[in-house]
Amino acid sequence: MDIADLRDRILNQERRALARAITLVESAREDHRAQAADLIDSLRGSGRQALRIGLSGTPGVGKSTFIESFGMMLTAQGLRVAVLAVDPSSARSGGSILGDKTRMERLSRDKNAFIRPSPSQTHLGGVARRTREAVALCEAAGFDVVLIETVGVGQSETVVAEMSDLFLLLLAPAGGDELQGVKRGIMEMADLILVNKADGDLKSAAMRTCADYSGALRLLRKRPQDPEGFPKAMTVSALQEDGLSKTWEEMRTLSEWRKEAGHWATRRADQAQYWFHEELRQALLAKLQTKDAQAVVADLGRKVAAGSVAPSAAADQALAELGITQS
Ligand SMILES: Nc1nc2c(ncn2[C@@H]2O[C@H](COP(=O)(O)OP(=O)(O)OP(=O)(O)O)[C@@H](O)[C@H]2O)c(=O)[nH]1
Ligand SMILES: [Mg+2]
Repeated sequence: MDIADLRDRILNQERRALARAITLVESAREDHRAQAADLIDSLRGSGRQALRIGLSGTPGVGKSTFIESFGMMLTAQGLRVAVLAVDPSSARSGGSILGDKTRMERLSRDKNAFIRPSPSQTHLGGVARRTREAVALCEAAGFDVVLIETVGVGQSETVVAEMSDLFLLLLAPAGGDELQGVKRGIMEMADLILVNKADGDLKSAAMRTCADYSGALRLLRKRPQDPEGFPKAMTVSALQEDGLSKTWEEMRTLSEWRKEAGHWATRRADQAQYWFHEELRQALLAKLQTKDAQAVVADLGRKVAAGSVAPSAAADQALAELGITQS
């Protein structure tokens, strides 16, 4: 594959080139990995920057409906919108691929939109890297907004939040007055909480839920990257396309404030470091999984069990034998 040519065509905003490049970054083949790394590196200086929006929510809350309505609103304003997904369990029943293709029918036909479903990779580390690189590719290809969707099941929110400039949490109206068991850590990541389905019979429940979450957000400790009034909870109806332009307005207010206050650049720099540490951790873990490494570990493990070597000394010795440290 001609990487220089692919790069030029991505910079030229050719969607087929973008699709091919994403296929390349998804590949686990070693020669593909090397080419993907070259490509990503050669695009780093493009100087293009998208607004990266992470979006999380439990199954059925309306993520696909929201992305379609919200995306259509943005493309109608002349913005180019890319949609990516982090799906931690590709074995999830029904799968997001078919579901999203049918649910985002209008957006997938829009020439200013690019939708790429999650690849069928099982471990989150692989999906995270692929999505991060796909975000970089979409950015280089001149997209103004990159939406990164994930279904809310724990770890994947962190992955998405760590590659987004803004993080949205989509919630459904709650029956009664209970908060929906949203984990504190996830609440703390959110810049905007959107209570969806605020229409018809659900409207008053949605407004109550929104008030509950506004209260809960006020109790969280203040984050330096927020101006007055953020994070914020609001109601929307993805189905009736209600509250979407207000949502966009809030997102722009927040991102512009962060840019001016210097938080935007700091956050991206912190994220780059976060991913460096993650990659390093993954690489070391992979090194431990090799057959030779397993043999070394098993052997030292037996010695530790027999009491002939102390655990810490055994760990030092293992690192040395694996060539990670000098013996
Ligand atoms: N009343 C109402 N229904 C909605 C709204 N948004 C989505 N729905 C409905 O909720 C159901 C689930 O919507 P999806 O957009 O597929 O939800 P999702 O979060 O993408 O679901 P998964 O992909 O399974 O995680 C569908 O029947 C939608 O029509 C809304 O604003 N109001
Ligand atoms: Mg969906």
